[in-house]
Amino acid sequence: MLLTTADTNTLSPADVDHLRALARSVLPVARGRLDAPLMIEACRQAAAETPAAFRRMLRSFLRDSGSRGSMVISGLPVDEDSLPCTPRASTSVQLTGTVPALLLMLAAVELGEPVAYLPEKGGALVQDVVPVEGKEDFQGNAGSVLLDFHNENAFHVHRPDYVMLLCLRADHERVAGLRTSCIREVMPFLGEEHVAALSAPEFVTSAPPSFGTGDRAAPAPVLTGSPEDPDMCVDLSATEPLTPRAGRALEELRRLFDQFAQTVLLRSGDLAIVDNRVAVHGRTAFRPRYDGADRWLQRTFVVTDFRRSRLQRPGDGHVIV
Ligand SMILES: O=C(O)CCC(=O)C(=O)O
Ligand SMILES: [Fe+2]
Repeated sequence: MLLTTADTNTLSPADVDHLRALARSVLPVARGRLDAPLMIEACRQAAAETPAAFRRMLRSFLRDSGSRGSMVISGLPVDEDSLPCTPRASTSVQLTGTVPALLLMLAAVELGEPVAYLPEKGGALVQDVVPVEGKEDFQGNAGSVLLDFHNENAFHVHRPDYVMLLCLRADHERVAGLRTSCIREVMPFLGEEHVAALSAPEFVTSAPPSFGTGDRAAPAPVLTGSPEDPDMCVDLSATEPLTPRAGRALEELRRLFDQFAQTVLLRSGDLAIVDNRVAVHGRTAFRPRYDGADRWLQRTFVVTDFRRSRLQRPGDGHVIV
């Protein structure tokens, strides 16, 4: 397994204290309700006061997510010793503020707007990513077998631009790795015939099992936009090729994703941000114990163009229906 610490940014102890204080300062707003418009506005105001180094990291990633399309900011103020037990239900979400949940919200409003999808965990803006007993083989974040590479919600026209994962607690054996792979690294090694197939509308992607809706997108290409630096949209466990050449191209993509995969063992306080337009992500297998001390991430999605999804966001809220 290739482990890398490149693209990891660390904040100074003074900046960490500053961020903790800011997150705490918004806790009482709207009785802590994360989806309240007042709370989101308070986060936006607080985000303007985050340490300059934190803002700079997010801003430069927003401008250019680099050859890997992902980054980690490490050492955020997650107080591992005073965390409650890791939740055990697949429906587990954070509806009211805690310091970790507010750190996600502060980063989200700096990058764009936080969004969630109504069929997935009720549209909560901060969702728990935890292993769930009986769902070990699930191709979703409740599972603990290898999770295939995917663009998040690849089937959805308003899929997120960024996926943020904040680690509260690592797995017992410290083997669960967030895997990412970026089309920018893969592209030079894709043969012309595969690029042609991936650029044709010969792929159908279904909703992930976490949606429970069975929705399917219209046939679409995997690669769109600039041939120099394309966008990518694929889910290796939910995208079906419609032609033989599309099937061969998907297999080659799978091989290259593995070859260029970067695996990060997230530690408590690490915030991973994946640019969902150019990078896929997944996770290595691990062994949960369901003892209250299992791996626990919190996740928030971000879109940069909020207006574009307005038709599917009743009341101009942050939940896409
Ligand atoms: O567990 C992980 O590291 C990633 C899970 C995942 O793909 C997600 O929550 O979107
Ligand atoms: Fe995911």
